[in-house]
Amino acid sequence: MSVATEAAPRQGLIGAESLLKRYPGNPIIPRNALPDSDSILNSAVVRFGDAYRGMFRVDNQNRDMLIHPGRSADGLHWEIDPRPVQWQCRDSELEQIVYAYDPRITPLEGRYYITWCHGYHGPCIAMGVTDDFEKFELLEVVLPPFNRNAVLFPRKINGRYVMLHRPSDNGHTPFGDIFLSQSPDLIHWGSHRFVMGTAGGWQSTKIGAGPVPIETDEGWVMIYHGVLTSCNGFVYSVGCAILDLDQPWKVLHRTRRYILAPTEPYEMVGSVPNVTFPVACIHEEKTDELRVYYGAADTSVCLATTTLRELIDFTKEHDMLKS
Ligand code: BMA
Repeated sequence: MSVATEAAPRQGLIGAESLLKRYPGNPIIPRNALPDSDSILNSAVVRFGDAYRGMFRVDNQNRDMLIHPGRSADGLHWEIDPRPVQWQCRDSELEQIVYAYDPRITPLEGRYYITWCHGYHGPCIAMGVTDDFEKFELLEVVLPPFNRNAVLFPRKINGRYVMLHRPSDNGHTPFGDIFLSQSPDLIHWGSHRFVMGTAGGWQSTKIGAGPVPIETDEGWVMIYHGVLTSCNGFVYSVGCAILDLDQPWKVLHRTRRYILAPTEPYEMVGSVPNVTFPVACIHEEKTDELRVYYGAADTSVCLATTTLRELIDFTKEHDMLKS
């Protein structure tokens, strides 16, 4: 089904309008969707047969950050499990979950791989896998502290698995560039490459990968978040870059202008003000509609749409790499 707003065909953006159009029913998941939730935010969704599944970041009223599975028939109305995901751990050393947040889900070779920021002597990257969103296996801590915002590409590239991530520090990191690592087996990661760093304006403090990159004839479309530091703290906006298909650490195009920024009350007011944090997208091949799921103000889950064509055209039109 299409969730597009009734926008007229785009003929250049006017005034404060951004490329991504917000779903009028935002937020689609309010902070109190579970009896014990303080906030439900920065969550991943994926198509699953005729329906949808998701992994939701729930910060409970103890302010623990944990991941809960969820299901939906239409991608808009979600039933979230009140219990956090129960991982089966390959290594009992990893059984105790200190915290887990900001999951991404990548469909890969018929399975669903989940990456997230994992508390293990500091924030690092863990990876798990599921076939059915009923049983979940925690595979490994794949990148050591300090790291956040990891997402796998949906296929091997040149015979190797590829993952974007963002090395960081132990706090509210005041820096951050996007790196890429490669692996023969999803567990051991190396051949690290720099993808891109901070730039001006809305992306001047740090940047981090968002949803699973989308493969197109023109390259991998990578939606990401960019952060600026204002006199009142961080402001999280959304941008887009297009990466080379065979060497995805090479950036072909990158938006100078954001495609979404916190301008609505539910994005400007909440647990952390001024945050739009993209985590997942669903591409509807028939209509070309692209639905982007994002966390708003570290409080709720929201939705915005465009088409993949418009996103690529916008990224090329507002390309900061163009001389
Ligand atoms: C980051 C993470 C995100 C969050 C963002 C803004 O460090 O905690 O989950 O959305 O800060 O608070």
